[in-house]
Amino acid sequence: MLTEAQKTAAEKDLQNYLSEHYSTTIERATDEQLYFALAEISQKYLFQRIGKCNKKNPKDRKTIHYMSIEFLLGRMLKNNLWNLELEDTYKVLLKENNKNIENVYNIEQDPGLGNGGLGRLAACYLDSISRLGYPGFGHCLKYEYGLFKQIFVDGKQIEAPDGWLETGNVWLNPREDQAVEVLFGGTVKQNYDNNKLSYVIESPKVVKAMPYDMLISGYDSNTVSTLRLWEAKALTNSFNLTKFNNGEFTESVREGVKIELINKLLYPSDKTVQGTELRLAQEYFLVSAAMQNILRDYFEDHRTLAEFPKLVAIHINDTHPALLVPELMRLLIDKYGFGWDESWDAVRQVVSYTNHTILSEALEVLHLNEIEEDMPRIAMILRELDRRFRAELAEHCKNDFRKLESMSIISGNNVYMANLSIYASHKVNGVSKIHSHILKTRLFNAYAEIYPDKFLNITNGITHRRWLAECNPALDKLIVSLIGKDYYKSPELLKKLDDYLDDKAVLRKVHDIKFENKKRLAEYVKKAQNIDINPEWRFVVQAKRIHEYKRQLMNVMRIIYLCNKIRENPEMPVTKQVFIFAGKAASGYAMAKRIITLINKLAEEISLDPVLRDKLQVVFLENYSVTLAEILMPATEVSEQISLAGREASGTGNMKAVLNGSLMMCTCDGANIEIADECSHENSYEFGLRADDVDRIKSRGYNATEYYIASERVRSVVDKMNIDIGGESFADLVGYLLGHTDYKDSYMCLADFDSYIDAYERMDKEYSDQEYWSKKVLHCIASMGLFSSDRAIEEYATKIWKLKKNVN
Ligand code: 26Q
Repeated sequence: MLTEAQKTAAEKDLQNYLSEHYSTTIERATDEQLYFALAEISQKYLFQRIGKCNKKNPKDRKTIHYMSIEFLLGRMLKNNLWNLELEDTYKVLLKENNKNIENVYNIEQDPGLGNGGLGRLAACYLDSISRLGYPGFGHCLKYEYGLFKQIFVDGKQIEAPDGWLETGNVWLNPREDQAVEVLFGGTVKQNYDNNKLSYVIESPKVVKAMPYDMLISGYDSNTVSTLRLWEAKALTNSFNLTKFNNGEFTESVREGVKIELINKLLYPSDKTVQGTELRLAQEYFLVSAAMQNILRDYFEDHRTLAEFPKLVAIHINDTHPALLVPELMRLLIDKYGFGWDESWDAVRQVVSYTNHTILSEALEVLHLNEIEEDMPRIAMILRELDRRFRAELAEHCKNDFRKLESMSIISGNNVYMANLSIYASHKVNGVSKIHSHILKTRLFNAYAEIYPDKFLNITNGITHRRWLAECNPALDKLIVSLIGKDYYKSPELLKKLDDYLDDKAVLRKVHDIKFENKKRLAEYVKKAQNIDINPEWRFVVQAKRIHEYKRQLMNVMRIIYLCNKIRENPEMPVTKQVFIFAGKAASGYAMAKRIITLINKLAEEISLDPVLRDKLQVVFLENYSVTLAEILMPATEVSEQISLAGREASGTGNMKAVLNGSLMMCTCDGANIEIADECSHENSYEFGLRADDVDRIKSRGYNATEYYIASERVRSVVDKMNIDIGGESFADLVGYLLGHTDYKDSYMCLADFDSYIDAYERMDKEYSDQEYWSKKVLHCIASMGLFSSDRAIEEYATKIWKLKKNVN
């Protein structure tokens, strides 16, 4: 809690900043000036926190380095002010000066440095690391453009660039003192001196790696984590002066331009992860810069590796940063002069890995010839790692050569990044119980047999501060009035809300808050897309990346089914509802883009039909982002979590929706299962095949036509799609669903369809009793403490990273 004196100081800070930098006052300042002023002020306080923390704690503290090619932060200003407990102070102060702090927040462009779940998880984890007081760094690239901006033209997705640095630069603190140099290309030369073999890279391309530190605040904590964003800068001598003098201007700067492409933009995740030269350069650049940085820091105070595992933990967030394994080996051996065995011993004690997918097409494979070309010493080390790993495995695999081949790092020209990560890590975890079980028993079962202690589960979590307290102030206010603020630090205290399950006044409030949040979303939709949605209607939301396995298509089929029924019988009673979609399709993912078009066409068809539009509406929200999610989650009543069982590793949107008072329409997949376990299975609408049913059907061959023939409901929908949705035939999607085309539906939409409709009808009945519904909602919110990223980080810190907390 802030004292009066602190509040006065906060006011003085703002006045002084505005007068010193813009010669203006709070009342006269523009929203933009206020944004930059508050950004600088919040960082001043964070630097003070760092100073306090450093004073109280020894320099040598074990630190986690969370390596991730994505950190999907979302806006910073509000989050920082909230964590510093300055939000209310500045809100009131601005209001007194006729300013609205929301307008100031809206100046900030989202730093969209991530595709979806994996990147957002990394951001939630940094929040909890700061909050809980663990010494931590994130390392990522300083992308100039985050994930593309999504625009719809005639119902189709178009991609536009998403610059964020104009308003994002203010959060970046350049650290020239921490810069390093990353080497590309060149040739490896062996030297033999004093009976010792050593390697140097001759005539490499040298790229400067310049870090920019973002301060990541935690609520009521003096620990501030650092997100170190690395930028590739061509060295000043990277242009070719001879060429320039000859008038070949473009040629003269080509090298420098190529280098700076590294941090131009974030790769939009695709269903197949095709290795490209640029992606390889991004991955290597990130890990080389970070590893050099970590080692330089360590060897400032140490001569041997003895203390290394006691002071450093390095986490690989999916395989994208897994080249850090050979890079660490290279640095320890070539630069610091250690032997292979002692280096490997150290690496294996510090590295750990989280897997985020079991979809085989999403498992990363790099090409050895490309690595050879761009980082020849790394290729050498990978070959040696592979040789040694094969030797280790041979003892276990006996004569099973196929097994050995499938487990090894290199096979032909392919480098299997998951295999490399498992080999190097002392711990490997999945992100939900079912996912970790699948890893152990299927995808990685061969390893689990040999190294049973390596594998564990840590179910994902989200920061309940950003995803409830900050984004849903009305619900937060109610919760605080009932159980106090302690839940910010101890999310398990949400359980106390169960005391109010029979309190009709509280249930009424839960309902009214949802309505207010729906109105807020409706205002946003009106402003952003000029569409009117009625907050009196039920809001059914599916917000996530567009991917076949997440089955947005099955959701659309359900809506088409409803339309058919209403057309047949316009008098039938239906719950009036808005089906809201949000999410981006990877630019090269044709099927996902086609599904977007279908949704938009269906939206149009319904809006033009006088009978349908009285009962149903479909809206696709453009350009889904963290900021949009912060408006959408509080307004969600039914959250669609309908992936084919066994395919969604965890999901975290499910947690955000339920924490904000929605119920799930869901399959038994990922964290849905654990959420339903916690909230009681009566409070979610579960349907569909279980993961082992899916396996059984798949092994005998999924025959979509069987379901088409057997179900009248399936037929009515598929036939309608074939003829016309919004003036267009979607016969291509029908062929896909029925398995008539080369490219078929592997996610069995037709197999789960009937059960989906049944669950939906079950839900409809329960929804009509508002008090009963609110009671379910409140019990679910009360049960969500477990899904806080604070709990997840405590598990990582104790079971994997072995960290100690700072003294606050
Ligand atoms: C890889 C190589 C080249 C280009 C792109 C990629 C790439 C980028 C991002 C591959 C995958 C991703 C993202 C994966 C992801 O977000 N997975 C999600 O992770 C969440 C956090 O654990 C889970 O909750 C989701 O279930 C999972 O889908």
